[in-house]
Amino acid sequence: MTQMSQMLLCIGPEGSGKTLLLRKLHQDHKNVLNPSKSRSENPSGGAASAHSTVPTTGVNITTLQRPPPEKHRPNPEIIVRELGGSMAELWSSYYCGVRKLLYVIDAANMSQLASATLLLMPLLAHPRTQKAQVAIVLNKVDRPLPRDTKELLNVLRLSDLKQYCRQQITVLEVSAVTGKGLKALTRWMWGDKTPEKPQA
Ligand SMILES: Nc1nc2c(ncn2[C@@H]2O[C@H](COP(=O)(O)OP(=O)(O)OP(=O)(O)O)[C@@H](O)[C@H]2O)c(=O)[nH]1
Ligand SMILES: [Mg+2]
Repeated sequence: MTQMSQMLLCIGPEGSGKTLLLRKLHQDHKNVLNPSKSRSENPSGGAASAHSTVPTTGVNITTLQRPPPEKHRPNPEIIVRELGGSMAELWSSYYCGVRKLLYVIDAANMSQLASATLLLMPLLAHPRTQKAQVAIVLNKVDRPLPRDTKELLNVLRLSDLKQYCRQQITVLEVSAVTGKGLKALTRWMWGDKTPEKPQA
């Protein structure tokens, strides 16, 4: 890894949308780096097949690059390791040195929220994640949500968790299908400070 790259971890219960989210982020970054090429390569951006995925059984690596701040410098990059939900008992073996962590939850799946909470608690209590910044990503907000976000966060017991854990926690609502919230997520991942421009 170079000085210009940082490593992120992306975890969350099975089927919460990690793979699709990272695929979408990867495509968005490619579009920024090379707009004309990306347009010709992706004529069918909204096709149903674009949303099909297979469960991740191991580790999925996605590299996101953005243009360098100065010409002739290498592209800064973020390397994201996605760990499949089916290997939750092994997640902790990847916590060493983690500085940013995405915890992706299916906000439309009420029955998964309890297990999402049970997996989140040991993650926040783990000694190796104490210095990490954590984004709780409520994904699939394009679908009808069984409860509003505030209630979802109550079920996750987020205010309790925030009291007892040391990590800086950010909550983001996104949809990997429609792209909603992905700009804010991207800004969080890169640590961009400037406020998001209002959309025209
Ligand atoms: N409606 C909707 N469906 C989504 C969204 N994100 C993912 N999906 C669908 O959810 C299913 C599971 O998505 P994945 O990305 O494979 O989930 P995952 O978290 O990577 O799952 P594991 O690798 O098994 O842990 C797929 O059918 C996706 O198309 C979203 O934002 N909205
Ligand atoms: Mg996956």
